[in-house]
Amino acid sequence: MEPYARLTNANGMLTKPDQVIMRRISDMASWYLDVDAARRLEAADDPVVYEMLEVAPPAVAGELAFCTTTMHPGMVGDEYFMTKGHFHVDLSCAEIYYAYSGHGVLLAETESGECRLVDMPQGAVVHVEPGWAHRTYNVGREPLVFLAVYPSVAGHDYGRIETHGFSHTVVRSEQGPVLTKNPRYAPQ
Ligand code: PAN
Ligand code: ZN
Repeated sequence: MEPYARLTNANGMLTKPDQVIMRRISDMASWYLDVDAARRLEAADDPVVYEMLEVAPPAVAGELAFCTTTMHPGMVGDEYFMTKGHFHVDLSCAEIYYAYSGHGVLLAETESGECRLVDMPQGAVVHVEPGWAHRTYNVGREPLVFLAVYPSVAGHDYGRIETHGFSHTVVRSEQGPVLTKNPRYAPQ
């Protein structure tokens, strides 16, 4: 029997997604620290930051959805290309990430602003705990590809991140990727 889907070596994408979402700089220019730098990229060629390919069974208790994310390498000022980030609508839902190729970091944060940075080199398995918002950065020079598995009832709440932001973000330093405060963070 053929597998339901296959991660292809060429780009790490699932072969039979139900849904494909592509996010460009223009979809989240105002989410970066240096909005002017993001707008310049948008005006130049509006690069794709990441693509999500999701296999989503019906949203019923016990069912699992999964998704590959392919993040392109790039910077907006000193900040690495990042995903929007979200809380799960159902805060009781956890998630597992598996880093298939490239090098990422995961920023995780609670509603009260407690913040953690988790390294995600190739082969890493990361547990996103229930109730933690999560966002990924590509901190390498190659595409970052990771698989996410989560309850199909989880849901994605982007609105709270758009309104409040994360308390910190991830920027380049001589020591590598480091956390820095987000001056626009509005505590919940
Ligand atoms: C992941 C994310 C994916 C893209 O599959 O949805 O990496 O990030 P955003 O959804 O924040 O744009 C996941 O965490 N699913 O629950
Ligand atoms: Zn998630």
